[in-house]
Amino acid sequence: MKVEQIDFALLGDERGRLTVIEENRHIPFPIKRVYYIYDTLPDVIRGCHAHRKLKQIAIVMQGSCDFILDDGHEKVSVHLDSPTRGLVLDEMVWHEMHNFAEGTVLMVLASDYYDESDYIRDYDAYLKEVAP
Ligand code: T46
Repeated sequence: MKVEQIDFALLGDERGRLTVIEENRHIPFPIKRVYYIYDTLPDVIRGCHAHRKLKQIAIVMQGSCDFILDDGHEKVSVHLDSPTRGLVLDEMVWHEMHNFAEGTVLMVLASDYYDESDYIRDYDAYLKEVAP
């Protein structure tokens, strides 16, 4: 499956680093929600669902974790460890997050408000919806 990542510019000087993310310039959808995941223990697996309509961009602000992306045909693993790189989580892609390093902060930009009915949390149900 195709993995899409977005690189954000690193604007740094002798005082430190700065990265900017602008809606519609860097992110291909209006950002309606931002959330972040932190204090996750190393052996914890998060995600394990797909979204029916939601599009998201995941950015590790600090630390690292691995995403497993699955389109119902193929699975790929993507290691995220940079605040200048965003991983596109498209609709109807099953995703899981593994191997959180201590201190990891994972920020997610989302195209819509939280809606539990948009989640498919059962893998067999996901396979039936994605490739009936
Ligand atoms: C995703 C991955 C990358 C809310 O009330 N509002 C929210 O906006 C979110 C994101 C979550 N919640 C509640 C729902 C659960 O009771 O927070 C709790 C934890 O959510 P969840 O178990 O879905 O967390 P993850 O880390 O498994 O998944 C999250 C997002 O929910 C999901 O959309 O794509 O991160």
